[in-house]
Amino acid sequence: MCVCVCVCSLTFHCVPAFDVHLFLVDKLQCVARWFEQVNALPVCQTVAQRVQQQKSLESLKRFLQKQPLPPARCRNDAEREMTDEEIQAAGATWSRGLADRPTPAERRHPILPQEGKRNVLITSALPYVNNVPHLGNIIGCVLSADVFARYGRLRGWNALFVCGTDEYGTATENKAREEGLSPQEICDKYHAVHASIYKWFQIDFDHFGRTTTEKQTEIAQDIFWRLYDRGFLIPDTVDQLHCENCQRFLADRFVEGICPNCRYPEARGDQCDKCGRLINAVELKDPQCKVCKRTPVVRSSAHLFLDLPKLESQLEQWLEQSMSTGNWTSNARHITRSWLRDGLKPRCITRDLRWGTPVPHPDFSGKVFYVWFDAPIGYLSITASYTDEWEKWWKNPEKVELYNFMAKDNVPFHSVVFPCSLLGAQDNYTLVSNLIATEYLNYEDTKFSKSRGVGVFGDMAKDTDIPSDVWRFYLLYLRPEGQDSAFSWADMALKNNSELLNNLGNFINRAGMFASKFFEGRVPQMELQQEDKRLLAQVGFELRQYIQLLDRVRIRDALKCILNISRHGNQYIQVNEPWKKIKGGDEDRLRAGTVTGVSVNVACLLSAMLRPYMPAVSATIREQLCAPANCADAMFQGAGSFVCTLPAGHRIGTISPLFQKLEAEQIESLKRRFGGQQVSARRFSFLGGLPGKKKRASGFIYPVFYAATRTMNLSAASGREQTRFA
Ligand SMILES: *[C@@H]1O[C@H](CO)[C@@H](O)[C@H](O)[C@H]1NC(C)=O
Ligand SMILES: *[C@@H]1O[C@H](CO)[C@@H](O)[C@H](O)[C@H]1NC(C)=O
Ligand SMILES: *[C@@H]1O[C@H](CO)[C@@H](O)[C@H](O)[C@H]1NC(C)=O
Ligand SMILES: CC(=O)N[C@H]1CO[C@H](CO)[C@@H](O)[C@@H]1O
Ligand SMILES: CC(=O)N[C@H]1CO[C@H](CO)[C@@H](O)[C@@H]1O
Repeated sequence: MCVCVCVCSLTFHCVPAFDVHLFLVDKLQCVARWFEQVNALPVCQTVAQRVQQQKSLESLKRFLQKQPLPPARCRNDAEREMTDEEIQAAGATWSRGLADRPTPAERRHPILPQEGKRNVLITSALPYVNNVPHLGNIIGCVLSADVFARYGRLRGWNALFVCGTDEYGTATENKAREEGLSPQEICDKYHAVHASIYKWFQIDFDHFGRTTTEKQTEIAQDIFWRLYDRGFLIPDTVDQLHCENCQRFLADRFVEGICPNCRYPEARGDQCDKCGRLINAVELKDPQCKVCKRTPVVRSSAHLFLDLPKLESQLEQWLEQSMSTGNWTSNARHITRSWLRDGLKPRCITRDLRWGTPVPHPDFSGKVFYVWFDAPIGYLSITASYTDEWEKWWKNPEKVELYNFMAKDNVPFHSVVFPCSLLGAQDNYTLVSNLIATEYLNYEDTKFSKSRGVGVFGDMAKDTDIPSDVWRFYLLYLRPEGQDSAFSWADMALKNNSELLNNLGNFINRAGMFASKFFEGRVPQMELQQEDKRLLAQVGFELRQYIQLLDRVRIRDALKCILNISRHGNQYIQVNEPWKKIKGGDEDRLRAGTVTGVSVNVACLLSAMLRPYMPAVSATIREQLCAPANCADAMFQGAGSFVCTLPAGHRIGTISPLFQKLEAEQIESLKRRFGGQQVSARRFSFLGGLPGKKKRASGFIYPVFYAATRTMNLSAASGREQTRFA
């Protein structure tokens, strides 16, 4: 008890008091009071202090992150008994079947807003071009947005999903120098790297563009002049470091020196990697030009500032409306409110650099836009590169719902700064109505390194034998939704692939095999009994949960509903034992047929629900079952309804396992081969995909996933390095 109380008390210490109160005040005041009392006990104080002194807080936090997440809503509710009415209703829904639903239309480009449709514009934070994206970046931005876009298309929304590489800025210039290429060549090279990684991850953009285009210049300069003409840009002079030798101002990454805060000797001009503090380059001690190593001098330079205070009340008005009607994740709400609470200050939008969108004002010639001003305009210009009618999306606030996906470090630039640019420009822009921000994905027990470039990268994932769908599954299963999560090879990957493979793959394979082996590849005659209808009710319930959750962009939680359906399905098969009943009398054979028919229909539903998450697996299931093209469409209408899409007599295709078993001895030998790799070795192995020698007694193949453990640093924050509106 005492230990438990102390742990609780520590947890209390770790969670900002603000949140605890927010959470407890309404419902659980007595618990809150109890917490406070317990917290004041000397023994708890002592323990808390000891832990904090020993800097164990981080490890406690990581420990807590590894604990199972609080049950998602669909879990709790799933356990409840279905009422008779629900069971009967499920039976009635089921027998409606596909009716004569039209086959959904092909996607035709360019996609433009349509009258009478739900027009959904989806963006993913623009990855910074000159790094290879890492897993944190993939889950935080492009993959999350992709799942939502795919889901929206299944729901029959008119969705457009755009993204592209963010290409301007000092880091590109530096990289160009390092690699002996021009900045444009660097961009071309890395844009292709990004595109191929996302293609491998099956990110289905409607358009994947880039920011170094004429459209970008045109639109950014237009917004600039509108802000300027309306008096929202104010000039000021700024002290900056200037390298006389290189004849350039040294912003951000062009200069290094001693951190004024922690005295770390290699602090950059914008931030210290050691203590994380943001730095103004002129504060650095002993600054050095990164290129020629000479000491720069301080020079003042004229710049333009976006007058955020002047736009503040307009911003707040809009925010209130957007947050009350749209789906903003709670971190996005908190971060935005705390920015506003601290008061807005004018922000410099220009830079003394070469590689950027030129500032068109003659008094500021030779300067470019600072990236945080420029990059979000990329969403507009990338859409403009996709279609000349881009304004139908971006200047249509009443008919278009805009969803922005990002990691939480990008929130202020999407909720405060960029909206201010657009509000000030007064051109009827579409502003964000749903801001979806992830927390961070951490890696094992190692804290990620922000700028050292260590971690798991997109191209590594590609080089493993792990199928892209399985990567997607992991990342989405771990999606840091509502709280940080931790990626770990040994633990999470292994555990949760058994969830994926043992539970999901096994159910779908069994259902198909029964139909194929016992009923000549046809869906048998079904006579539903109460028990079957109860399954229909449970499955229908999970489907509606899934839709409710995904409508609110709760991607990880909705995935749990899929897994729960196949758990229900496995249980149903286990209890009804069709492989025994098929050998019995007429009545038993009819039972076997009904169970098989219901199961293949559940498998068909699962293929539809998996489509946003694991597109290739979903397509394979559809193919094996010869599922009609309109089945997903039918089941995803409205609140969702589980109908019979594969009626008796429907012919299915060839069933083969979705995932294959690997024998223990093979695993062991491969583990020995790969397990001892050190950090430097960029190799690990997925041992799936090899055919198993022995099959299980039941004749169904249990798949196994294995990834060799190794020590590696996963750069955790999705946005931090890869997208940098900051
Ligand atoms: C979120 O989205 C759902 C579904 O689109 C909608 O019903 C709901 O009103 C939205 N807003 C909030 C605050 O949940
Ligand atoms: C802004 O666009 C909407 C269409 O979404 C249009 O109905 C409205 O008239 C426009 N408002 C202005 C001020 O142009
Ligand atoms: C991971 O990165 C951290 C921070 O840069 C470093 O201290 C640690 O030694 C690294 N771990 C490994 C195994 O490389
Ligand atoms: C996550 C999970 O397993 N949730 C529920 C899914 O449904 C089963 C019943 O088969 C419940 O026991 C689980 O709690
Ligand atoms: C965190 C979590 O839910 N892990 C699950 C991964 O899969 C295994 C095996 O199915 C589950 O037991 C774990 O709970």
